[in-house]
Amino acid sequence: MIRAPKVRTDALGMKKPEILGRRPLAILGGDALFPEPVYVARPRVPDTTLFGGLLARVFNSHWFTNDGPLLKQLEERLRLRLGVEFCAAFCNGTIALQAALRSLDLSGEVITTPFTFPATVHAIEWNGLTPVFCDVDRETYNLDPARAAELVTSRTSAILPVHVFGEPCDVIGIQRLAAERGLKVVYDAAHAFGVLYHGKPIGCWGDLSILSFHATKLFHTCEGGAVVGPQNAQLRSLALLRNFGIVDEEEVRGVGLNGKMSELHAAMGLSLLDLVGQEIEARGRLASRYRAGLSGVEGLTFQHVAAETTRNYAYQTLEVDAERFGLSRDELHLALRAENVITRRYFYPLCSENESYRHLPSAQPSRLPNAHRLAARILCLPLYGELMPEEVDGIVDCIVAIKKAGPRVRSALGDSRR
Ligand code: T4K
Repeated sequence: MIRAPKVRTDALGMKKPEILGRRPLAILGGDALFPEPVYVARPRVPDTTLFGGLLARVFNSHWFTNDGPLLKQLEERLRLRLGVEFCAAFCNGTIALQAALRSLDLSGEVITTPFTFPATVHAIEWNGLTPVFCDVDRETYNLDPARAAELVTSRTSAILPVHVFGEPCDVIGIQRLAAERGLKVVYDAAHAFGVLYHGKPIGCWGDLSILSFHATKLFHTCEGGAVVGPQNAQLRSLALLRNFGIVDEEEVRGVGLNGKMSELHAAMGLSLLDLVGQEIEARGRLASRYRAGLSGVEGLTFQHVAAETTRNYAYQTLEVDAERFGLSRDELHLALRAENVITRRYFYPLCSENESYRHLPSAQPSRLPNAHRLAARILCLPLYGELMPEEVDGIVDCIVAIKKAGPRVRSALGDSRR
């Protein structure tokens, strides 16, 4: 039996409606665990007085975009918060990544991971470069530098690894490979806001890193992103790229785009930045609860987190071994959905399976065994500061109950699909 919650305050101390008590699993005909959908992410909202005050400043100044004062303030505060040499804010993480690659004047091939959001690979393609897919490590889910070394050719100009779910890549191995073969390194750090590795800010590894400030992210500006780095050599070029290449009233240099962040988005960021520490702590407590509840369950494992990582708890993933758990990842996903627990199968399908990329020799499934294995096994569970500890307990108990009822769940799913 799954216990009903006794306390009704969330991890940030806010009152929440009571979740439903326990009953048969929804997939077996019971009521759903939650009356409303519990999504994988829920954006943090700012203090309305603080946000309203910033909006009033924007309205009074009649200055809405194009390097406004709030944007400059946000960039400087992010630079300090993230411990990087520079921070150039963009309208979203995808455009930030496109501009980062462009600023390095790359050509030919860029080695990347297929186990990522489509934006990573699209940014390579939009730059007229060829993505080369490299398999990932089974435990960390990140690009494996030993395999990347085998993929370097005379046409390779860069590596674009992703710190997937916020866990740092083998940055030391990647640095060594890049130095040996004369390659640039751009990290997709969309998930890694505020992460440290060996005590060093994640944005200080490689030539450049990009962040996403999408609403579903740990820190957000509704839509937004940034390029950060350990040296500001690319700053001028990035500033031009995000503003059409306009140098002044008389000169346009290069093929720029419109990648600017508006003052309204910067206001959102300024309103939320001070809450990030609290959000990370709340998520950390909830993540420990998931881990304590699920780590003994046969067939379930977690992403390996290095001892050197200072985490941000951007995502809570779970790896499902169908044979040992008794149900596949997809079956668990559907059984939880019936409970109004809306998990996500990031990152399925792999980018290498996308119709735009599957013709590439490096996209052949036989070359990407670990990535394919993960794409069939990983589930992202709800994780955000406003989630109640009791809601996490409810989800944990539900997963255990689904496992116990495995054969009945499977046949109920079969019936519902017919
Ligand atoms: N690189 C990597 C590795 C990335 O993961 C991403 C983005 C990027 C680059 C590109 O960065 P951006 O250009 O986006 O800045 C979501 C996000 O839209 C996307 O930013 C993110 N990665 C990706 C992992 O997740 P979807 O298609 O799963 O979003 P969606 O709309 O299904 O939202 C997920 C859940 O969040 C929903 O079930 C409900 C909840 N939600 C969503 C929104 C938008 C809310 O509660 N409120 C909201 O406003 O991509």
